[in-house]
Amino acid sequence: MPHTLSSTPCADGFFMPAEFAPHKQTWMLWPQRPDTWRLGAKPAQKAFATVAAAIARFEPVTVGVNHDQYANARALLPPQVRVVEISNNDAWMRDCGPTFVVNGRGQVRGVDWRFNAWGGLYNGLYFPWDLDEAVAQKVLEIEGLDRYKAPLVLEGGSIHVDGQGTCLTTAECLLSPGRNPDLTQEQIEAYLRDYLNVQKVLWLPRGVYADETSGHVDNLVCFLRPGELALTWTDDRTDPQYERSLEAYEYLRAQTDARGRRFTIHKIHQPGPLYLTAEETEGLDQVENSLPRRAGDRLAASYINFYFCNRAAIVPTFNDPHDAQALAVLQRLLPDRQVIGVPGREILLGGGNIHCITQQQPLG
Ligand code: KQY
Repeated sequence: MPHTLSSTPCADGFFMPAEFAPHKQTWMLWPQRPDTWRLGAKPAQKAFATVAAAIARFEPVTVGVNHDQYANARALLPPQVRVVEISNNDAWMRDCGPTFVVNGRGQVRGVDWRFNAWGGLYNGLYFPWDLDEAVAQKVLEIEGLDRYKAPLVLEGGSIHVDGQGTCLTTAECLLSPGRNPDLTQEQIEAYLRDYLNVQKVLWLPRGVYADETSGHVDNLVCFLRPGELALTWTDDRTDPQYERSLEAYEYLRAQTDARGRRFTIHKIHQPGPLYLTAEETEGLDQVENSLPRRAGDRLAASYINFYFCNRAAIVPTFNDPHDAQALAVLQRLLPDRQVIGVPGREILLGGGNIHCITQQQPLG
């Protein structure tokens, strides 16, 4: 029977492996709420089903759904995808799901962070978020895995690790007043060290422009392998993303990882810039206490929000002139994997992309 442990992964010899390490399976949730997903979430459900089907070619996928969507999700998802009932407020498994940790003896456990919808009553995206808050524990129960309850508000999209002691995050997100206003940067970093078992935390200043998560790192930069990074980029100096990407590039160039290596940084040109259309906003329900979305809003579009599964990388595409180059560059940088483009605009309209809707469960 799984237990909730009062120690920490670091104390017990567990650490978070890199996303590109072998997986047992991928976890997702099913989109439903009509204030996030237009037209009663139908286009988003199709997009999520396409992502699930792409990943399921390479590893098992489990999708958690609210009870009233069970039959619909079961019908729309391929038969090899497991569908389980997990109540949720929205569909971001990266952020409300557990962070899995492993030890060197084949054991896997999970970290259950506190979740407050990206900023709680300060600047959170919806209220309530109580169902999301319980998702991580339910996933761990289903898998029969022990759980660490971390006393820190954190979403999985706000961290990346190389599995060799280095963590990337952004100050814009983890120091934002809506997350852990009573903790200092040093205290937050101490929790990251304890619960991820990393030795070095790199605090990038800011995430992607107009990202409603207060700058999640998973939209900005990711590890391709230890010591090697992909960074979203634009050559347009007048684009507000330019100074953010340049700032990240200069910061990372001056840093070393936990093992003392300097980084090789690959720039991946962003799509667009992309904006919400009037037709897209008209398909959204207006709901009290949730983020209003307006025609003309800039979308935080980035190819970096891709997902590593076993032997592949699933990359969002936007029907944009930059798609082909992004896929080609990633394929060249990841020669041992199939780089697969999957339409990402409908997921982007909800404020994230493929990385945000997936969560890897590592092999023990
Ligand atoms: O960046 C992510 N990990 C998630 C984006 C969540 C957006 C919520 N509307």
